[in-house]
Amino acid sequence: MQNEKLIIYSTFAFLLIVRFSPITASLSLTKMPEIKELNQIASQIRRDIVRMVHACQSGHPGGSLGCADLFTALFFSELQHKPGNFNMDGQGEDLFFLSNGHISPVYYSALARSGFFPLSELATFRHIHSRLQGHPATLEGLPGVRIATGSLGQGLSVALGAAIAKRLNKDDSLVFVLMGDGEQQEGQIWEAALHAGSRQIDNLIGIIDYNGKQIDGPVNEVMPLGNLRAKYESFGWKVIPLNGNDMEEVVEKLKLARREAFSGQPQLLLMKTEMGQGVDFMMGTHKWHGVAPNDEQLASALAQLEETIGDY
Ligand SMILES: Cc1ncc(C[n+]2csc(CCOP(=O)(O)OP(=O)(O)O)c2C)c(N)n1
Ligand SMILES: [Mg+2]
Repeated sequence: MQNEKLIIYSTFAFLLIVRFSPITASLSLTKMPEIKELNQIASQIRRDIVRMVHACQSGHPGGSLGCADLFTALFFSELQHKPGNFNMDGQGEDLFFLSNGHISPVYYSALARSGFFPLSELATFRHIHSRLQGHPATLEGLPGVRIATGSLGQGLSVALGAAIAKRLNKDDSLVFVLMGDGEQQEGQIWEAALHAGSRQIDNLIGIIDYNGKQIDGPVNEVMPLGNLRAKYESFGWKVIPLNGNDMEEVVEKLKLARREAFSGQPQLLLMKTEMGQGVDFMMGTHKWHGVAPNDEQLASALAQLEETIGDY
C-alpha cells in the first residue's frame, strides 16, 4: 500500500514537472499540433506580416510570406527550446538563426505567437526605440534573437560556430539556420559550407529559401546559382529538397533532418517556396521583396488570409 502510494505520488509529480516546465513540455508530452492547426497558425502569421509592414509602410513582405509555413513548422512543432525562458547561450536547446534578416516580419510574428514576447509588441515594428527593428538586432534584447542580421552572408558562419560549440560542450541539440537563395551569392557562405562539410559538422541544418527571386529580379538573371544541390553535395553536405509551402512536407522533412543528424554530414533543406505566398498579387514577381502594401492592397491581402487565432 505504502509502495502504491509512492508510485502514484511520484507519477503525479513527474507529470506536473513535465506539464509546467517549458523545455520538457516541448520535448515530450505536449500534443503535437495537427497539420490543419499549423496551417491555421500560418494564415495568422501571414496576416501579421502584411499588417505589420502596412502599419509602418516599410519592410519585406515577399520573402516573409514565402517562409511563413517553415516558421510555423519550426516554432510550433520542431524546435525544442524554451520560449518563456530565453537565454543567449541556449545550452541544451535547439538554436535557430535567421541569416536573411530582412524577412524579420515572419520571424517576429512566429516568436511572439510562440511565446517569446508579448503579441502586442508586433504593433511597434520598425518604430524608433522598438525592440522590433527592421532587421533583427541584439542590442534591444528581444527574446529569441541571438545575432544581428541583415547584412547578408553571415548567418551560416555563426550557426557553424554555434554547432561546433555544442559539440565541444557535448550538447546534442541541433542548430538551424535559414538563408536566402540570392544570399548564396555571398562568398562567406561558401567558406562556412566548406568548413562544415569537411569537418563533418553533423548537428548543423541549413535551410535555403529557394524562391528564385531576389531584390532586383530573378536570381537566374542577377547571378545564376547553377546546380545548388550539386554544389552543396560536393562540399560534403546531405541535401534534402522540399516544397516549403506544403506544411505536411515541411514538418516531415524537418523530422527527417533531425533523424539523420549526427550521421557524419551537415544537412541542407533546399526549400522551394513562392515569394508572396498566400496573397495573389504578391506572387510570381520579385516586386514585393521589400515594398509595403497601401490601404487598398492591405484590404485585398487580408481578404485572402483567414483570421484564425486572432489579430494582434
Ligand atoms: C551584404 C549585403 N548585400 C546586399 C544587401 C541588400 N539586399 C537585401 S535583401 C537582398 C536580396 C537577397 O535575396 P534573397 O536572399 O533571395 O532574399 P529574398 O529576396 O528572396 O527575400 C539584397 C541584395 C544586404 N542586405 N546585405
Ligand atoms: Mg530569394
